[in-house]
Amino acid sequence: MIRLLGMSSPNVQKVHLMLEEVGLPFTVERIDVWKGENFTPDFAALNPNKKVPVLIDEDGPDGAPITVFESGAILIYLAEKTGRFLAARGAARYAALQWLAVQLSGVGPMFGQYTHFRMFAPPGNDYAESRYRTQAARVIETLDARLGQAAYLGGDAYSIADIATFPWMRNRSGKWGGNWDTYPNVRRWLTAVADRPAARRMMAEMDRIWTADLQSMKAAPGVLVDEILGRGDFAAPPRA
Ligand SMILES: N[C@@H](CCC(=O)N[C@@H](CS)C(=O)NCC(=O)O)C(=O)O
Repeated sequence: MIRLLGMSSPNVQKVHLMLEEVGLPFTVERIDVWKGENFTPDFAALNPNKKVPVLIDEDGPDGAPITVFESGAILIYLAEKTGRFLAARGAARYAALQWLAVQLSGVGPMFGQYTHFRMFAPPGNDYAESRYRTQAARVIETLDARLGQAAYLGGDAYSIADIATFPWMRNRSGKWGGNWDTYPNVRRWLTAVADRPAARRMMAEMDRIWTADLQSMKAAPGVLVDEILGRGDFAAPPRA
């Protein structure tokens, strides 16, 4: 059995989508980061970076249990375990991996930082907000151009690059200097992925977990929110 430890965030959604796609039996265990459950010693023993998702596979390589953290590593692990959604060799493998890398290094961090400065930072961050909006728009333009050349990010075949990118893109419209009218190739691809039965199942389950996450977020003590958001010198109450 496979255990997915996570919440409703996009980095967890991509692993959930992959598990739905490959059809392996799995359970979902909600880690309530808004209660600090990711900072416990037990969780840190699974992921020293204290973030979700974490995947535990009782039937890992050579039949031994394995724990994998970092969503990109988990997707590669599951692809290689099942032989699905990542070519074993050749140009198609590297096409998928390079677009996976664009998601991991570009889409996730730029969208994440933009959201942070727009929603959670104190006033006076116009430069940071503008920079991350610009960076997010740039990577969306890059994806749109790619999807104008190929059906999927890795080429003709749906792959872990699409699985990683879909959850981040599905939440977004018109917030980074454009909307999907401006990015018709992204819109076509989003519709195609969202229509997959696995994506429908993932979104239904994640919408359910989102309700619980939202309630916890509203109830979270300020000191914990500061720690999760990494507010540093801007933590409340202000330092003397
Ligand atoms: N690079 C990591 C990012 C994981 C990540 O940022 N997880 C967030 C939720 S999406 C988290 O655990 N946040 C809680 C915290 O940072 O304390 C991955 O792709 O797995």
